[in-house]
Amino acid sequence: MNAEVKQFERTLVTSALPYANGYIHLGHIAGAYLPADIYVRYKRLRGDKVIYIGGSDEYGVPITLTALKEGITPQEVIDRYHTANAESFKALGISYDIYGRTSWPLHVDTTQQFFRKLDQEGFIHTESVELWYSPQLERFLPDRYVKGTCPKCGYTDANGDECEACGAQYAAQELLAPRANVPGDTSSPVLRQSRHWFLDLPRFAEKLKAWLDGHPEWRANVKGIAYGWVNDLRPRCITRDTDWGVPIPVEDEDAAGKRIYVWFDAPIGYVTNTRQWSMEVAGDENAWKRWWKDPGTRMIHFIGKDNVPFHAVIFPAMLMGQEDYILPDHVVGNEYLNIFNRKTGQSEKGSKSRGNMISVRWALEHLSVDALRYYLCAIAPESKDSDFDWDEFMNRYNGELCDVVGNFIHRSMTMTVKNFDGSVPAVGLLEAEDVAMLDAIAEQMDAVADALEMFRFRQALERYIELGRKANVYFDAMQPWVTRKTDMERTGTTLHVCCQVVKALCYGMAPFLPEGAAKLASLLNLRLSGGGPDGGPDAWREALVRLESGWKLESPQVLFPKLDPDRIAELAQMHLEGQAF
Ligand code: B3M
Ligand code: ZN
Repeated sequence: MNAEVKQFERTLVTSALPYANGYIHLGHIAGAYLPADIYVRYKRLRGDKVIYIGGSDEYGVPITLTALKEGITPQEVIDRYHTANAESFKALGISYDIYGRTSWPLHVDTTQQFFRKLDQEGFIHTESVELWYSPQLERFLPDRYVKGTCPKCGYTDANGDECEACGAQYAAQELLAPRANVPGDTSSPVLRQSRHWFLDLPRFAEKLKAWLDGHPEWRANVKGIAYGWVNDLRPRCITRDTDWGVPIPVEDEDAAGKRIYVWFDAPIGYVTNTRQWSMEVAGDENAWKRWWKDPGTRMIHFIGKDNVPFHAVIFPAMLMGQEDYILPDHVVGNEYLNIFNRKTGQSEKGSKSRGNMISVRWALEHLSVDALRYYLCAIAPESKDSDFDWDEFMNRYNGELCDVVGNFIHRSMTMTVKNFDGSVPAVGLLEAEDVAMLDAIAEQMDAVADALEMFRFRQALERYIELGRKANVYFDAMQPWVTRKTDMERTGTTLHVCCQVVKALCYGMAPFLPEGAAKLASLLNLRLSGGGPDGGPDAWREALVRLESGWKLESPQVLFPKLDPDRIAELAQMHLEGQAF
């Protein structure tokens, strides 16, 4: 059965814009990036019109604090990490149509347009608030510039506005025992008045509720967080005391020394990057409007759990306050990828201070793109947290991808090329087993597609591997290596069927493992093309069209080399020693 999906003309997919203040790591990938990329690659294969928008988040306290701590300018911070992360994504095959930057001048324009429209409609007001101020630095200490004790749980390393330990959000003056989180500042912060701009979220409450009610299909974790917020909306401060951000587009002397809050401008970055794509890639500066303003567009956000309030409540409210923007149709929120520590036998949160994170750039120095993508999809933290574990990584990749899919492809192609002159053999009389195998191709490919349509990436990958398992069972039952000695016609029919499975395995592999699929397609003399922003033929269905007898095949190659246990033990040791970042 196909998932019931409203018919849309085109799909706009976004992945969260990571702060350009550190290297992208595997925890990021497993949540907001790999699933989005798999989805987009699948959609392109189907010939759907789709674009995939990403980029760096380059404003806000995360950037300026990093600059302060590393003794460089914010511009140097974002240039370094934007470039590095864009390269990491590319190397891992994350196939953005554009990877933009919120520091682009165009972004000032988009953000200010959003602000002005909300202001004109009366959704923005100012309030005087008490904020922590450093007498020594003579400046306000927004967000993470101040640390202290959480008023809710007593955690002593809580941020100025939220607690990482218990998730509480609070007003600055509620923070207990405040201290400046700035190297060299030894003064005690004091409270001072500052006038700021606020977005009137409560005025969107009814509309937001009605919209959420229209999406019962969303994951429970996302709905839970979103309803929690919508049922308790307060005006939200959308400016900060800083000089690093988009200027506030108002004539007001209090706006000097203040900028728009990063969480206001960051999601607007999706719009900016689509505008930039229109000019740079599509060659039509108005193309972005189709993607953001035509109700025929289905917008899907892929994010980590901590970003749910911004994508499922605040940004939608900001969109509702514009004239004619669409709203997201799905917000795919993911849980966290933790790290299994083999020394302690415990699962732990990935964190910079623990030094237990694995950066993409380090991982790709030592491991193949497909091995990483396979494992990260197999353990994607969809509905609950999962663990990165080196042993499991090796065992699943070796035992599933190599032994099941790789092995089937290899033995089928080897026997075919050797015994049938490098081409797909003629088909003779089909036995029940042959018919069942051919039927299983369509069934499994449908099951993969259904799971992908429902954003169940782990399940989709399992259904894919299942096709490989069924194929191995078939191969073992038909024993072509035995029949070869007595009955070439029977052997040819078996291998003819096997070649059809290999073809489907190639198409089915493409969303998950682009490198393996490209290699296999060239061995099969197939072109794995599909759509893009303008759509194209449905190549996924093409997978079920049989290769004709006589179709030329190349000699097989190993698609997925096995991981060596000693090597994995070495990498795990480096990771344990904090060298994997
Ligand atoms: N930069 C938070 C993060 O990197 C934030 C996401 C913005 S998405 C518009 O997790
Ligand atoms: Zn707390």
